[in-house]
Amino acid sequence: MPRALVTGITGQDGSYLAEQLLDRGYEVHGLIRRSASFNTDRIDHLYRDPHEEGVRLFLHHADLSEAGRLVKLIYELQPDEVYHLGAQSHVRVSFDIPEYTADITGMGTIRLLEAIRESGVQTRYYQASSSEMFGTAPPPQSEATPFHPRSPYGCAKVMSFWLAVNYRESYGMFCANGVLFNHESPRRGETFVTRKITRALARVKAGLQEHLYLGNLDACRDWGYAPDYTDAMWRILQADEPEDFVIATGETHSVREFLQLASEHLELDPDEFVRIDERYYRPAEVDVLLGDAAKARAKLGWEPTVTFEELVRVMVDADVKLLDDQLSGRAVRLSE
Ligand code: NAP
Ligand code: G4F
Repeated sequence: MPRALVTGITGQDGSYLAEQLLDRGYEVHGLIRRSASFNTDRIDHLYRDPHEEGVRLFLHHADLSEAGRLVKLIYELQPDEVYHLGAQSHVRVSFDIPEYTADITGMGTIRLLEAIRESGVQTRYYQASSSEMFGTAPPPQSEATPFHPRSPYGCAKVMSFWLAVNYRESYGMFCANGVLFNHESPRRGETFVTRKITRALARVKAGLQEHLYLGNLDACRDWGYAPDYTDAMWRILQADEPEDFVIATGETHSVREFLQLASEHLELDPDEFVRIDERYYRPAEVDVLLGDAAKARAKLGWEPTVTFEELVRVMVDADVKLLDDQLSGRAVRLSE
């Protein structure tokens, strides 16, 4: 049974990847951070008591700031594949906590790569690289496009990208980068713009929220569906040789378009409730991301399966349902 180690398993991508790896017959080990409140919502449906028979998902407390723990886990688990998804992944927040972002999103990668190298474990390593690294580079962006990051997060990801390349070239390790463009889902973190919009629309529709405050509506992103992108991660590690791949839909849309389409789906008029708050502007913006995933199509047979319009509908419907469930859950509890 192949064994995978996933950092960031509690995040959007980690949860879909864990699901897919379990479906593919893997034993999956995930790193989780100690938290005062439960932080495993996205993987609770996968988790089973380790005392039961046939359990294939195991969680281990660790933090990307602690090298010793990473060495110990890599040495003990001897994974066949390592998917490094853990990061401080919020671009706007990275301007507020640049040093922490560099430490976790950048240095965390060195700690993990060193843990693999020092322990001598033969493993395939996936690095969660980002289209944010392209920054101001004109679209379309491909594997040949030079990086020009526009945020501390983007800079930390550039460092991690080159570390993966460097460990491949220096030590012959199987290290591969997936340069993924934005990907979303009902499990997307609530403060990224797509989910912030769909969650707010459900609340506006239900009469629970009056206004939605947003920043730059003109930014354009190449938005895909997260499970397609976690499938690409796995394909990248199954290739004969470690290589770097851009993963994207090849379409770009503005935040305004996302907002408009999502609102129309609920028969709402965004002009009535959307307000601009400059707090959400970034000191430096990435204006247009549009990926060219021709290499992934040709070499990995990868294709996106969900259109932009479908993605918007799936996310809106999921947030409407989630709110309904929460409201009816509250009613049940109140009546008890
Ligand atoms: P996410 O939802 O923000 O998940 C990030 C994960 O990292 C969470 O499990 C989080 O744990 C964990 N983490 C954060 N700080 C940590 C620390 N100090 N030690 C250990 N774990 C830590 O991100 P995502 O959207 O799933 O993205 C996965 C990866 O792909 C990230 O590296 C992201 O930067 C990158 N990426 C994402 C996209 C995208 O559009 N989603 C595009 C390109 C690249 P908690 O749950 O405890 O916070
Ligand atoms: O949803 P966002 O916060 O995603 P962003 O900055 O593109 O970063 C995401 O994608 C990257 C891949 O390119 C990942 F590496 C990264 O980890 C993360 O997953 O913002 C998208 C756009 C930006 O241009 C932002 O300025 O939406 C604009 N925006 C407008 N109003 C807003 C808001 N973004 C947020 N988060 N909140 C707003 O109110």
